Amino acid sequence: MHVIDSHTGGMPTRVILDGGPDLGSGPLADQARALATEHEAFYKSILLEPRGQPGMVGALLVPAQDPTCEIGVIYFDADAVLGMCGHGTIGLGVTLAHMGRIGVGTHRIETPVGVISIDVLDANTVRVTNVESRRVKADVTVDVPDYGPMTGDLAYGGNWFFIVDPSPMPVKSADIRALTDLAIATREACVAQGVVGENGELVDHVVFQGVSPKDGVHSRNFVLCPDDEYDRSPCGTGSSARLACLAASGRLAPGEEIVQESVIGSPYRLSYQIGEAGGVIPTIVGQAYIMAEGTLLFGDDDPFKAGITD
Ligand code: PYC
Repeated sequence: MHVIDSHTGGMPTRVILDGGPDLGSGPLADQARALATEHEAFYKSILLEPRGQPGMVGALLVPAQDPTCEIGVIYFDADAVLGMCGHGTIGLGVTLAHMGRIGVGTHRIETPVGVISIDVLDANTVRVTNVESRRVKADVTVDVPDYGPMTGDLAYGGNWFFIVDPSPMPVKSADIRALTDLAIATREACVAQGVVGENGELVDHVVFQGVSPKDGVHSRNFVLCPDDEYDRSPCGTGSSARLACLAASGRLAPGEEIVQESVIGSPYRLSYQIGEAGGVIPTIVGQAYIMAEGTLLFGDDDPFKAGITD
């Protein structure tokens, strides 16, 4: 299996070029469901240690079903198949440009949650125009065991987010362990207390919005992903959901640009336009760097062929 690894603001993406399972030729949402339900061991083996690394997201390339798109992609982390992935899309754009498959300019990409587009601005910089994002419920309070009540917004940005603003604790890299523990407890509280999307979708990510000490940086976030790892980048789908919340509460005008950074200080430039369904069409600009090109081998006699699963 040939792969190319990149990182976007420190968050790794592994693009899988061949060797994936047969997911059929139906809609990408059905193919993503098949990956999640029938090929769990396959996708985990690619990202779990020892072949993968904590936080890494996989990008499985599939033929686009929509003829206006150049390529299809299904993203996953070590725990779940994702609807969309912003940092992964920046990594994918840089990877495809590195391979000579696309050049500077605009390219349409199909994902399980809809068509997105990317503008490759240079060898490392990609602008992502994401699916329409929306705030679904404002000021939802959950009771987090051992912590107390926590109030946040439920929002969609290609994945499902519970966004707490302001963060209950400072968003700084020295506190990543404590932020992670509190975010896991918050996600569990959301699930247990029925904080779900319109069609029962579970919250899969939690965001704590903090402040940055840097001039010109609007905010700094901590994002918990489904695999219980934190996003080293400011999370493209989380930033999309956050833009929807800022728009819904009148705190950011269409076209206005802000810089948001991750808990480790990597930045995205963010803005939005109004969407057709009343949400926002987010635009995210970030940078990715190629780290490695390789061939993954899964020996039959390798006791950790499936990854370290316990
Ligand atoms: O950038 O959207 C994102 C993302 C989702 C999970 C990890 N990164």
